[in-house]
Amino acid sequence: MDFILRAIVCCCAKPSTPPPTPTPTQPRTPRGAACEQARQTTAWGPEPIGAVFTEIHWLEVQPGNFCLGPQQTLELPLQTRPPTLPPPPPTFRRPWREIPWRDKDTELQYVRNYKPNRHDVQHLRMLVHGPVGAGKSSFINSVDSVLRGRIAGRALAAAEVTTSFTKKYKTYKIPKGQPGEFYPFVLNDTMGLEMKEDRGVHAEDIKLALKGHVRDGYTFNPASKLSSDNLYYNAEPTKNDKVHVLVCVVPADKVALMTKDDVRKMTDIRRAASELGIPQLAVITKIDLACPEIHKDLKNVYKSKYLKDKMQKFSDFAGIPMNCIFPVKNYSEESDIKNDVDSLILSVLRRIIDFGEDFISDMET
Ligand SMILES: Nc1nc2c(ncn2[C@@H]2O[C@H](COP(=O)(O)OP(=O)(O)OP(=O)(O)O)[C@@H](O)[C@H]2O)c(=O)[nH]1
Ligand SMILES: [Mg+2]
Repeated sequence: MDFILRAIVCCCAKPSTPPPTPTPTQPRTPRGAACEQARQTTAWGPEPIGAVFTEIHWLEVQPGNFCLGPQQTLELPLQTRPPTLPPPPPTFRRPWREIPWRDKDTELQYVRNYKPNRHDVQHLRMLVHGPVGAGKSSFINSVDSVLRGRIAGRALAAAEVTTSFTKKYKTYKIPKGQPGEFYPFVLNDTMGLEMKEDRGVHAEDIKLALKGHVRDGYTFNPASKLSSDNLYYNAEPTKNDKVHVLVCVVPADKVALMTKDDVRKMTDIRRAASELGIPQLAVITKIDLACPEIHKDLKNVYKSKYLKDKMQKFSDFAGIPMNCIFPVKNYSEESDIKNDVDSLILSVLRRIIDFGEDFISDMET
């Protein structure tokens, strides 16, 4: 709607200089150096209420302005504010990775059918590590829940996350069908990593666990690594004791704040795993807390620009390629399983199994 703005405009010229003659019909000129200069010499209020055209540039008019210079009254039509572009949408039009949301059963069947190809390996061992409170125990519970078809809570998860809630090295087997029957893979939970040297799990203990030297039930000691004379030290690990896939769990809401220093211990562990040829992937948790679009609908996971950006950032920091990073929402407050949550968990579980199986196949006999 056209209406007239009566505004007092400061011409930012010196008092001795006659004010420029306003020419309302003059075509608009883009903001340039003169405009900048005018901006710098004018005292602006908080919110623009319109815009006026002076001889050389457009100025936003603020309530309760202006400067003390010579004044002049202008009457101008206020269609003058430069058009503001709408903010870009927070989501991509199409997902950048496909998840078979409607085909959970096929993914579930793939996991159910899995058996290690080698007869001398009974189960594939996945070791879960990552910062304190990242959702490591919750991820293990979530896998357990998906495969059992009901919410499971064996790997105790913490409500407060200042120091690691998990203190022990523990192996979780998942029951399958008949009593005494288990899936041919196990998940190892660990104490959380902390930046300070004497806090959180000792990085050397995770390295020992990778080689199968840490026995189940060992209580981590942040001050010192497991010594070879400890009862929990396994001097002669078998193929089943060794770790076959390393899973790094990182919370999406913290990735934005991470520095290279924060991932130093993680990188150290990753390097040790690489030397042993152990495949690695990262699971990004708490995506529902980090991104409102995902909170609204989990199916937005691969449409969220925010999440893709954070995944890319983590990939750069930790040196884990994007195609080895998987976002999940863990079961945290739900009392029943949900298809969307299951689908994402299964998508990563499938990759973990594939990576682990490749490693087992290549292991020396
Ligand atoms: N909303 C939401 N909450 C989560 C998610 N994953 C974990 N949580 C919550 O985060 C808190 C910490 O989770 P844990 O599984 O105990 O984390 P952890 O890595 O095992 O922690 P430590 O053992 O203490 O190192 C718990 O309150 C979980 O319910 C997630 O994907 N979404
Ligand atoms: Mg834990």
